[in-house]
Formats: sequence, structure tokens, C-alpha cells
Amino acid sequence: MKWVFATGNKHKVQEIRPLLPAGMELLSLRDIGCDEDLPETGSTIAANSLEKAVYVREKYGYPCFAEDSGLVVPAIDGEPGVYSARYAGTGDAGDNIIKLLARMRGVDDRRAYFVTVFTLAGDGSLEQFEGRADGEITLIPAGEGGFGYDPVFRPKGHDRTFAEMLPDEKREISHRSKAFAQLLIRLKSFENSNKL
Ligand code: ITT
Repeated sequence: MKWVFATGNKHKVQEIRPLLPAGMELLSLRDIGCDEDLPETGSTIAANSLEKAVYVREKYGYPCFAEDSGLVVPAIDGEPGVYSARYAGTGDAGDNIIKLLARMRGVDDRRAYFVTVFTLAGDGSLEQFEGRADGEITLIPAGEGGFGYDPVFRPKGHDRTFAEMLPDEKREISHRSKAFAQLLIRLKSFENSNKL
């Protein structure tokens, strides 16, 4: 069975693909002829996740899943939160990091978490799955791997940022993997019921 992962973010696909069991295939938006930016008009991560999945399901007619994710820093009122991708207004990850570090100058409580919400839009059903990774914002960026805010996010219990980790190390503990593990259970149950 082929599922559409409704995202324009190649890093999200790279993180998820190795978690797929043998025989399960992902289609990209390009594979189904979608080259538009998906709408994200909600005021929460869960609402945007739902909006993207429903949009693709209804407009393109494929069962699909989408995810919305973000970094939340409670000490600065939950910023960047739902605005994580466009925090600095340029869409550039480096600019977002510069803005975040400037905003956190003098802030002692550097606790933060990443959150991902997947929405599965199957045939007539809508379900959501959430994953979270706790950690803290570093004083300066470190590492070349990953994407987005990874150079300034050090997960709890670790001494390196996500960007300093190998892809598999991040995959072990990330918000996205935790949410995807729950989604995968549902995808497998769809596959099994299709075989009956
Ligand atoms: P799609 O909507 O097409 O899926 P997007 O990049 O616009 O792609 P989001 O709206 O969900 O995705 O924004 C997520 C942003 O949150 C992302 O651009 C990063 O800035 C940040 N982010 C999410 N997960 C992250 C991770 O694992 N590591 C670093 N930054 C992350």
C-alpha cells in the first residue's frame, strides 16, 4: 500500500523513510502532481497538521498523512511555536536561529521542546499522533547535521545538539520518530485490514 506523505520539507521525509517497514512505500507531493505550498492558517500545530492532511486528501483524492512541528520555548511565551518555520520572516533557518538566540539573551530558563503532530487522513477517518522531545536551547549553535533549529537544541540527557548527532541518533529520540511510531501502528492496521 502506498501512502502520501504530504510535506514539502525534504528533511522530514529523510527522517521518516528509514523507519518504514519493508514493503511500505511513500509517495511525495510531487508524485501525485502537487507542487503548491500547503495551507497552514491555523493557530496551533495540531490545527495546521490537520489542515494540510485534509487539503491533500480532498483536493488530490489520496489517503495521506501530514505533519506540523515546531520548537516551543516556555520562557519566551512558547515562541517560536506554530511560527517556527517563518519565525524571522525570511523562511531561512539561520535567520530563525539568530532571532531565537537574540530573544533569549539574558534568559536563564532555556528549557525547550520540539513537538510534532501527524494527522492521518485515511478513507473517511482522521486521527492525530503527537510526539515530543525535551531539551534546552544552547548559547551558541553547534553542528552541521539535521535542519531547522537542530544546531541550538540539546536534547535532555545528552551533551550534543541534534545537529551534532548522526541521523540515526536523532531518529532514536526525536519528537518526529515518537509521533511516527504511533502513526505506523495505524498504518500497519490499515494494511492488514486491506489484505483480508
Ligand atoms: P511542510 O509544512 O511542507 O511539512 P515546513 O517546513 O513548512 O514543511 P512546518 O510548517 O511543520 O514544516 O514547520 C516546521 C518548522 O519547525 C521547521 O521548518 C523547523 O524550523 C522547525 N522544526 C520542526 N522539526 C524540527 C526538527 O526536527 N529539527 C529542527 N527544527 C525543526
